[in-house]
Amino acid sequence: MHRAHTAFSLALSPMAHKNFATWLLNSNSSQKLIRASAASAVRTYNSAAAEPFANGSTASYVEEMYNAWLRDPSSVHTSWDAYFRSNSYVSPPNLAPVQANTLPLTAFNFGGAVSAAPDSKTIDDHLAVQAIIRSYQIRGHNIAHLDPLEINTPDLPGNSSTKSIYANFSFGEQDMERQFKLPSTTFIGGDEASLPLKEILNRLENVYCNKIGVEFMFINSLEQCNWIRKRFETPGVLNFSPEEKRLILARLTRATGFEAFLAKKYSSEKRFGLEGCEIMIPALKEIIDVSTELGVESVIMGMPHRGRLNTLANVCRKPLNQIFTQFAGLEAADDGSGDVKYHLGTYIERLNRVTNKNIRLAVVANPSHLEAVDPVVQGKTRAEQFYRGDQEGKKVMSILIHGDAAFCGQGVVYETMHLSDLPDYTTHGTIHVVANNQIGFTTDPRFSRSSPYCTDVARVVNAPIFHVNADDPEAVMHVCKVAAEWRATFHKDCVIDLVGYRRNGHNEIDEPMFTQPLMYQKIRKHKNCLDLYADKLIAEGTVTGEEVKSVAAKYENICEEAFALAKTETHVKYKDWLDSPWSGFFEGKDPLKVAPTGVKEETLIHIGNRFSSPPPNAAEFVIHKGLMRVLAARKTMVDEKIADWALGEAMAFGSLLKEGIHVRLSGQDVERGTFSHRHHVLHHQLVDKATYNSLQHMYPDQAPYSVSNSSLSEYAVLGFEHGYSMTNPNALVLWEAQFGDFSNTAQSIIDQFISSGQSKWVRQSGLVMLLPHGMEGMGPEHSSCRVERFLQMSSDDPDYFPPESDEFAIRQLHDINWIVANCTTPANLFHILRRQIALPFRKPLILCTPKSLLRHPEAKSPFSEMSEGSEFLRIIPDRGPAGDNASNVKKVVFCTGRVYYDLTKTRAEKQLEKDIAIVRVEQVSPFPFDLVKEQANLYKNAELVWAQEEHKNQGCWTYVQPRFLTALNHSRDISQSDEQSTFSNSTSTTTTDNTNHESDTESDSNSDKKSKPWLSRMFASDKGDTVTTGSGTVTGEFNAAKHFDLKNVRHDFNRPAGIAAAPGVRKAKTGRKISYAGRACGASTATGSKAQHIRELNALLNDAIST
Ligand SMILES: Cc1ncc(C[n+]2csc(CCOP(=O)(O)OP(=O)(O)O)c2C)c(N)n1
Ligand SMILES: [Mg+2]
Repeated sequence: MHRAHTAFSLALSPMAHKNFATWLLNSNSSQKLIRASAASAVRTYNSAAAEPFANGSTASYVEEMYNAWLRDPSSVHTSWDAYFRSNSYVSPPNLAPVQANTLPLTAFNFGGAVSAAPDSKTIDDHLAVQAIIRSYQIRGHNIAHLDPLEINTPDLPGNSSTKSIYANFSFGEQDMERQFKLPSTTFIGGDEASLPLKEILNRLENVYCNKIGVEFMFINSLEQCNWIRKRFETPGVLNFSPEEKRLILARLTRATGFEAFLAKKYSSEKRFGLEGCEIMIPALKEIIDVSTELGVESVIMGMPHRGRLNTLANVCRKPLNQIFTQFAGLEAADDGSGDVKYHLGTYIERLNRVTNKNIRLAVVANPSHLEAVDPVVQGKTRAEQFYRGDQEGKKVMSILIHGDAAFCGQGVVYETMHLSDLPDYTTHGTIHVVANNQIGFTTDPRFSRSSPYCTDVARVVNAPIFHVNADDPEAVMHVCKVAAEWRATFHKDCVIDLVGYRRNGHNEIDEPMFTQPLMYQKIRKHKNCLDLYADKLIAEGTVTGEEVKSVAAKYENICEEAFALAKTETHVKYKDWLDSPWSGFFEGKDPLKVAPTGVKEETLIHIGNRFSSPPPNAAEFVIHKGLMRVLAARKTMVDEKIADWALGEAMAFGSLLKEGIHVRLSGQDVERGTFSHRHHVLHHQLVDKATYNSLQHMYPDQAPYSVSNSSLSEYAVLGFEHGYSMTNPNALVLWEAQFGDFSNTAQSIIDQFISSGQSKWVRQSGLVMLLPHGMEGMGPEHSSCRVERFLQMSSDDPDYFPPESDEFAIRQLHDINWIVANCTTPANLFHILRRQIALPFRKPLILCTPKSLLRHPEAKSPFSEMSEGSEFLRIIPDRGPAGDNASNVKKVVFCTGRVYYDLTKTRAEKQLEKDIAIVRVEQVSPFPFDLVKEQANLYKNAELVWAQEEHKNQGCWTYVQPRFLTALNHSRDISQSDEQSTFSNSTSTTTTDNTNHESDTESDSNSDKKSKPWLSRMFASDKGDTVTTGSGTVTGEFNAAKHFDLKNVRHDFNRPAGIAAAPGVRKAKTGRKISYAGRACGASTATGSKAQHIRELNALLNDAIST
């Protein structure tokens, strides 16, 4: 129940005759009520209800005065002092709710002579003044002058004028000079305890209705509300020294000058300029200055397109020539497909000149997908805090910059906000800055949101919101200072809403008059912020006109010099734009050597014993009986030296922790595990919040293990873990979906970051996605993790059989964008998880995980398969009679995942163990061409079948089919105009296609073709060109960034010159084929009815297991 409501109900109860406040403090029952509601009340308690005066109740107001008088008689007005001394005071009869701020003065007796007790008018007038103060605090922002264009006002009722704030109080002119005692909820008096009404109104007007609109009275903490009131109400807070003003002017000059310079030099290039909101640059700098002063050493920023280049240039101080080089459309000196200039990240360490402290600034690279970077930034920030032992976020902080339309429109903002206060996800306060230009592309706010402000989403986490007119630099700086102090004090989020405008179209080539004619007529006439501020400072004598000009000229010179330097560059380097460098990680490593993943048997036994034991103080720690059985079963397995799924996973985690590798597992209900198999956190059955996590206590000097149930979000949490994984390569970071298909709500993290991050931004990540997958008759959902979608984004070429060598597997891993696997044994799970760290580079791992196999009696592995000398098996060959006598085998069924166990069962039932071999493809991507070929050769006379339980248009079939053909037929006609698969959606600079493998053999002088080798290849035969065929060997090299340079990798393009074939037609010249056994194509991931599911499964098993 809402706290205010509780109070009201109590008032009507038999207790109501009691003094409510005293009752609340003294009564046993109320103490119980407070305690009982403590947990929930933390989040529902409302400051408005917390303040005695909040509901306008005379009773509680008088009571507050009385209590204050009891403490210190001089703290109240003399009239109150006299009144209480007269013993006339009796407790109020009840707390009947009165509508806030609407008490008519006429409801009380006017004009009674002042005697020992104040007359009711005095009380009423004081109440009214309090109500007015409160009204300003709550609603002042509604009528503040926030919009530089004066077009938009928040869509709130009664916001037309100041009068609306105190319309219901009938003070006249004659009251204006009357002195009123100021309540404890305001700081407008400074040192003065009372002020004339006129002055009270003036001050409130200035504080709350001028260029700053503070929205904070919804916050649940009285302390926090008071803190904010003090920061804005205290007289003189907006006074800036001449030095401070000059600094603001200089920063604004740079911000404005930068955009002007780009506009001059690259007039036809998109840059998503900041014009109309240039103040964002000094604003960010102020936040960073104040935060640095308060102890922050590292700031991680996430931001969209708008003003990004300006931020890199003037906040991060990225060398201007590097920025300008991005406009030149140069070829990249390193690998990758690149990205447009307003998406790239950066990382800078530099001295903050204002605070004289070293600071690290990172802007995280982000895709077009607005706000997708938010959780990534939070994850990266959290990780940095973790590795620095910065448990309160005093050293590392994040700043998120948003567009107004995106901030309210994108759901991930809300999801990210909800991580802000969770123990394992908090970054201890983020400062959100909204570059609110009052438009989103061509859409006005009234069509893009249903809330009055674009910032309302922040209210859900009780973040104060500071709206400010972007044309008032000093107001903006004050707000930024308060925001930085707020974060440092309370370690909670807050929002700065910079209300400006957008001087140009959405980008510089867009025509805004098509859609916002009146707004743009106004903008055309509107002076820019720099000019307005310069005029102001000149007028007040802080600077001269000459100074203003010379600061601007100086910056233009700096830009010109950098521009000249940029012209001398011949290449861009993507690694200059890396946001998370891993210093030292690649150095001295053989990029083609993977460390062994097997561990000593004694390690397995040690981990197994710990994992199956109750806490050391087991006698006091009451464990659920069911869990005692789980532990006992684990112990039996350890004694027998076998592992089930949970044990295999724990062995992987435990052994990595032993080696100093931090492990973090996050996702919905991961602590227990959705399928109740994991149980990493044991809960004391009698003591609240007493838990035991054995993986945290494996070895005294182990690395930290963290397992955390997340909020019910995929998008934000997956993004968060991705960000976490970017920070340190020596950590195993895993995100588990509740069921695999739920990962599709995080699709843009998967598409835009995980699958393509390395290609676009040279950023590696070893993140593991655990996706429960398997058709078990549970209906269309909860069945498939849609592995086909991940496979479709895998970048290995279906037609390219890489050269066979000892390094085949590692080279494949090196060259691919991510790994997709579906393991069928705990041992293989163990190895593939450990391999994530054993690799000399990092690749994301998409791992289909089982459900029923978690308890399947056959899905167990002996310790010998995890101990030294064992390794991950990309393919598990048939180990039975068929495998032993391969030449007699009639059919080889290739499969992946849990269907293997159904297939073997059916084979046994049909007594076909000698006739049919079943081979498990455990690592689906990169495709094990070499091992498939080997298996096919082993069973020379057998028919080859791919069996899968997913529908034909789903599962792995569409991915494996062409690759099987490549593995089976070494020479084939390639009639498609393929190029090397690329794992970002498209190359994004105008010249990056040149980095592809055939660019160096390009002979056509046509520039379009030159930039697109695939185009040349397609038309080669028409023009009689010959395309150089590849040697089939990899002659690439490792570049400075330790990335294998694909430029020199030759493909096996064996197309005879002059033969043109229709694109998309593939013809196997010779060799064997593979056929399909499984469900037909389907629209949903699985059939809804269990009976139908079983029928279909039986059909496919019969189809696959038949000779
Ligand atoms: C998820 C997503 N949807 C759509 C777009 C296309 N888009 C790019 S900018 C933009 C308008 C953004 O408006 P706002 O957030 O106010 O930022 P502004 O451009 O005004 O700075 C849109 C719709 C996108 N980039 N991302
Ligand atoms: Mg906008």
